[in-house]
Amino acid sequence: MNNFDPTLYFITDSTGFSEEEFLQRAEMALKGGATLIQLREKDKTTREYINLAEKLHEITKKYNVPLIIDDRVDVAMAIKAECVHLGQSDMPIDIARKILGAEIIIGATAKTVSQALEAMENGADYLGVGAIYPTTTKVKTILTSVDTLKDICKAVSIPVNAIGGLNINNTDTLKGSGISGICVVSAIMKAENPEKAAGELKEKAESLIK
Ligand code: TZP
Ligand code: MG
Repeated sequence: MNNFDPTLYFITDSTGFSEEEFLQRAEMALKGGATLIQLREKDKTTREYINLAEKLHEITKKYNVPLIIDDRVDVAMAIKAECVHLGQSDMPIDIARKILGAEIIIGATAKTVSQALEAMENGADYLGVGAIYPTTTKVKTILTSVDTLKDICKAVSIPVNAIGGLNINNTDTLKGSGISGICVVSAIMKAENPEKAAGELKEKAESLIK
């Protein structure tokens, strides 16, 4: 896919927003420069997930930014999403690859070098590694050190993004780590101005991956 650019990977959280506010914020993030957007929904029914994904997909297409569906291979298929992200307890990457075919981008979560290598061998196209810092986003995770992040970047030949508690003020430690970009939820989702926040984070992310 020629528009896959992991520099600023924005992950959504619709908690507390009306659908209209949520979609507006997502669009502002895209306007500000988010290069990827992941729809992450943990409490929606399948039908609600598909419905929101379709609406978000209409917006992401206008910006030529790939839409990543979190966890759900069926939802990704249903809306013809460009990507799906699978965690350690979601469908195994190799099975998802068989179902979804060669074209779709599949991302995986990895917290250790062995998980990273296994995901890559099973056909993952990129990795999300973290949580680097404690996060206020609802997630079951443990911390991953910057040293482990660096080891993962060295061990694999696919893009690696750092995730977890990242904001404009705490990412300098990631410089030279080998990452291809950063993933953020709150730093954009809860920003007063998501467009401005995305613009600033993109500039920061660019400085980290050089
Ligand atoms: N996986 C590891 S940390 C995290 C996920 C989904 C949440 C990151 O959210 P935030 O708000 O950027 O800390
Ligand atoms: Mg998941």
